[in-house]
Amino acid sequence: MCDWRVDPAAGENRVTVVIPCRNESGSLPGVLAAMPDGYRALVVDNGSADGTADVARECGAEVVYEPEPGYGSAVHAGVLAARTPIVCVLDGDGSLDPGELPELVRLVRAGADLAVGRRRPAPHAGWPVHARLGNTLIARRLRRRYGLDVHDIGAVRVCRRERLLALGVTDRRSGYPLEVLVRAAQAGLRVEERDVTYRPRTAGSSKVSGSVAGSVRAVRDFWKVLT
Ligand SMILES: Nc1nc2c(ncn2[C@@H]2O[C@H](COP(=O)(O)OP(=O)(O)O)[C@@H](O)[C@H]2O)c(=O)[nH]1
Ligand SMILES: [Mg+2]
Repeated sequence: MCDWRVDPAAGENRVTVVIPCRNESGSLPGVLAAMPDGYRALVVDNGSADGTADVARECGAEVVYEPEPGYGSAVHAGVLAARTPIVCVLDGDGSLDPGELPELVRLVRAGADLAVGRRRPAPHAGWPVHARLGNTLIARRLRRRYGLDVHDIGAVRVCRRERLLALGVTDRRSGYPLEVLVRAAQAGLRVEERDVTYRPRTAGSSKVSGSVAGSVRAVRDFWKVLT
């Protein structure tokens, strides 16, 4: 099932990839197999009922449990547990390619404080219209009100761990990525954005933008951050 193993020779240049997961056992093997050399996956499971944690471990990833539900809660637990200076955050649903992380890591090593991916949909990406429209409007607000040169809400991000923790992000649900950007802007951090490919999730079902309930929750979370 898995052909990815930690590369012990990677040493100091290692990077942690935090992967928040709820019921992603179908997609995870593919995500973990695509991890670049020297990138160590740290899967944060909260409340999966499909063996996500076992699959993650079988594929060589470290697993952390987080009892408090929510995307932000899982990501924060992963960042706390990470031990490398640079931390990436990527979804576990197969919609994003870990092979595109090194370009964002390169930006951080070159001096950016936070590097984020702008999702560019591959054909038939299945990105719901309401989610795309919402992202576009929020990104416009981020540009106008916070002076950030971004066009997405930072679903993929790479940061120096200490700097990310120092931002003091408090949202523990879907508002987390947006709050990272807002706080980074307020702290005067250098934020850079690059295109990343966005594909349909490879298995399982959406917990956020794919359902009406998830979208309503996300809009509420976003609104709290921006007002
Ligand atoms: N640990 C954890 N992961 C979550 C939670 N909600 C979403 N995720 C993960 O966050 C990522 C993005 O969620 P997803 O369902 O793909 O949202 P969508 O892309 O808007 O459809 C996936 O890896 C999910 O498994 C949660 O409450 N806890
Ligand atoms: Mg997704």
